[in-house]
Amino acid sequence: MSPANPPAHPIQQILIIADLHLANDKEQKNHLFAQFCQQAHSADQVFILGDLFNTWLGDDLSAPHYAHIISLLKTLGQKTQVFIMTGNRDFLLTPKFVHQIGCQLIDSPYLLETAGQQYVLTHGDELCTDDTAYQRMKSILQHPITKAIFVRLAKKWRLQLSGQLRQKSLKAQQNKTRAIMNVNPEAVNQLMKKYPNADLIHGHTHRLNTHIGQTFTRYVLGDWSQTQGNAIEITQHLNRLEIR
Ligand SMILES: [Mn+2]
Repeated sequence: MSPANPPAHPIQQILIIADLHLANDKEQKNHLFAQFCQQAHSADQVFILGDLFNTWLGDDLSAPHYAHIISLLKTLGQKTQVFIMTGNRDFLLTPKFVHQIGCQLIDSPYLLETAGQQYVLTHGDELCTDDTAYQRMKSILQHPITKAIFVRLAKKWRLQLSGQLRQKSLKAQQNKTRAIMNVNPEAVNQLMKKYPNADLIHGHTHRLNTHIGQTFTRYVLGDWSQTQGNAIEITQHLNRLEIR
């Protein structure tokens, strides 16, 4: 016997994470991610909203470095649709490589429609418009020409350059206020005007919170520590999950 009022579409389980900043020396966190993947096998879709990897210096250089994580993604991708968005740390991931491991690279913003609700998904750094120095740097580093030149450099040069850039960025952050490194409300409103019926889900700022506004809700994912992660689960409703 079928139920009296079967749902028009089967309920999907969607999991969303961001800002894991995985690295080889963060073993506990890698283990936490492995645990998450186990859990995620039963989900229909998984969205990773940027900075899964702490650094990505080209597929040829970084894929062997992250072999364990890549194998976890491959296994997960066999059961679940895995969508990956790049962040400011792993923007050199290519669609070709992500496709090869059975996942799919998606552009930002991405409009997700599920259970009668729309969500705009984005990493979130493009909303931090008060940080003009960062935005200027991003437009240079993530320019297609810069990227094409960088990935053709010898591996040792790429490692050296990225180390120097990281030092510079850490130094610059010391002189910035917390407010400057947060999203700009006007930039958020501009984005959401294009999606009048949607809520927003983003990461990047590492400030896990839910901001209920008049016309939309802004869900901020947190980053992952060595011992604790977080995710958003959407089924019929949106829930927060703790990964530990
Ligand atoms: Mn980021």
